[in-house]
Amino acid sequence: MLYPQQNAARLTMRLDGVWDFALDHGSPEAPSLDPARPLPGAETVAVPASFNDQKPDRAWRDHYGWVFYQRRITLPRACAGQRVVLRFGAVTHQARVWLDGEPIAEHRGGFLPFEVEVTGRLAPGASALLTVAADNRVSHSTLPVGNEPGQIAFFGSDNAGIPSVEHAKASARPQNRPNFDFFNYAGIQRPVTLYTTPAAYIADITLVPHISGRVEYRVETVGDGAVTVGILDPAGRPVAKAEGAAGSVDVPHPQLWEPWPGTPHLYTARVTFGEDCYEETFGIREVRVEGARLLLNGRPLYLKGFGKHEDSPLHGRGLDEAANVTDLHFMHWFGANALRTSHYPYAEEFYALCDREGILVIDETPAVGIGGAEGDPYQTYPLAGHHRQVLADLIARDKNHPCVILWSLGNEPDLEHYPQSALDYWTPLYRQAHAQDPQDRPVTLVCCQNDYTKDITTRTMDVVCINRYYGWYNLSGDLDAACAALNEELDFWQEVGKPVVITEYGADTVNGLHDACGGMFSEEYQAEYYQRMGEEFDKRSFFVGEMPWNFADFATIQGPMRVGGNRKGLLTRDRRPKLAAHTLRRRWTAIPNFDYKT
Ligand code: GCB
Repeated sequence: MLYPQQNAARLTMRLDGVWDFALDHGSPEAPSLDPARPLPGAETVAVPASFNDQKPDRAWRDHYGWVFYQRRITLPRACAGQRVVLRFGAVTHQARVWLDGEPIAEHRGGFLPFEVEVTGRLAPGASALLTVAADNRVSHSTLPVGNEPGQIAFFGSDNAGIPSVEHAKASARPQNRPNFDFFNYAGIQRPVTLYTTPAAYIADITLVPHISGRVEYRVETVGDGAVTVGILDPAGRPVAKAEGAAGSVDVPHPQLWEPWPGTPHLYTARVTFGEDCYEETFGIREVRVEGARLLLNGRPLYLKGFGKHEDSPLHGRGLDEAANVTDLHFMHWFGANALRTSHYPYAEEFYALCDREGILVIDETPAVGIGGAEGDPYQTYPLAGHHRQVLADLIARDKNHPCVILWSLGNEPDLEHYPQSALDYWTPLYRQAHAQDPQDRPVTLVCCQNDYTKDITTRTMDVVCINRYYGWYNLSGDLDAACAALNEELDFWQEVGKPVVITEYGADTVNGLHDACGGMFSEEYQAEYYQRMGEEFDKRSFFVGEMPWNFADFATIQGPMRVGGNRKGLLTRDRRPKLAAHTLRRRWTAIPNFDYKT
């Protein structure tokens, strides 16, 4: 799916700004507000951003169900004769869209774009009332996963069995009980764009570059016309060209895309089709797994980076370009080269930045929290169809980004209690990712700390990604024991013979809390923890990456395990380094991208 682009043939109009807003108090199944009329008692809300933190009011923060957004839009007369499309970067988690009260689009899933053609519905020179409803409910049938009424939320404490507690739970107000550890931010969280294309247009571009310099391409078009493809080198000079909707071009002396502090050289494919044109940037690089090594451009790669969140003050999970730019500059400061889009696809704008800044990305679906309820989650809940859809849409959206080197099918599902059922669920997704990705990148599934001997799924992935909290959630405060346990487990993975990345490990740390004995929650504990873990990782040649949890402190649901959110950040939520940030910085600036473990 192409990102909206302003160029000689296309006009893009961002509809971001301040919109009208109302919480819906009807039933979640039947919202009560009328999309054809101005919202009664409308308040103001900024778009794009999560709505939750934009008003100091629990009704906004803890709302359950639908919210409505509204504004008038006008199509300039200059757009006459053009095809017109309305596009949403992401509306979380379900969306309905009306134009002058007429339903024009519905979408399920809160982290991927959707669009609808409005040519003819919105006349050039005319204006219309645009209404968007967003539903923030999560359940065992959504991705990400939420608990049902009566069940507890992630990290909640339920004191099960005490009659008074049970009765209060049964009559509690309807609310979201996420089965994941991040605040359930919602609303119109990414840009809304009205864009034009000529009537005959370029619908999609697929690029498969090889380090030999050969670039295979395919252009999907609608209408009549002829396709040309010109390749521009990183300096913007034309270096190759071809004609036809599919084929290949050869780039002479290719400058390869390499992660920071190497140079992430970016080429451009300039595609024309009749009146239409589109410029897609790409990098020439190859990624593959060979034995227990992860290779980039044929060289053994070591990943240094973070699990992250889209999370910033005031914006919540909404696109915050300043936060994104700052975060990538901080990645360089750390000497990091990689991140995981835990636990959902991030905004498209972020991947473009990673391409440019040379940050490698493990691109994750929103499948977080599968399991945790009674029974086999794979047999009990209708998740597979939606999961297949979001995986397909994720690959379609991100397939051309050089920064994306690994697809993550999901985070920490139950793989232990129903091992065969889990394998039967994840294997088709693994195959789908390979079949659908034109670049055929490696595929992984990030596994939870569990009895790894019972998990028969993780070992089938191309890269083994493990989240481990030795020294925090278990063996708490005892780093000697934590290192011993980690080593015992690593012996197991060594036998499996695949590359292993630790995609989460960490310790909650209250900035400013110091302790001469380095007790838990102190800055000293976090610093020592990373020092000790790093020493263990260095002993294992198959260990090809370390990704502390988390880049920065982030908002979560309330619970007895969280003090104003998750404090495992190396940075505070307002991006101030904790003591351990300096420890990691020293370590990572001394570790090269390539050949660290050979
Ligand atoms: C995990 C989850 C992550 C949590 C983290 C924690 O395993 O993948 O979403 O935030 O642990 O801090 O507990």
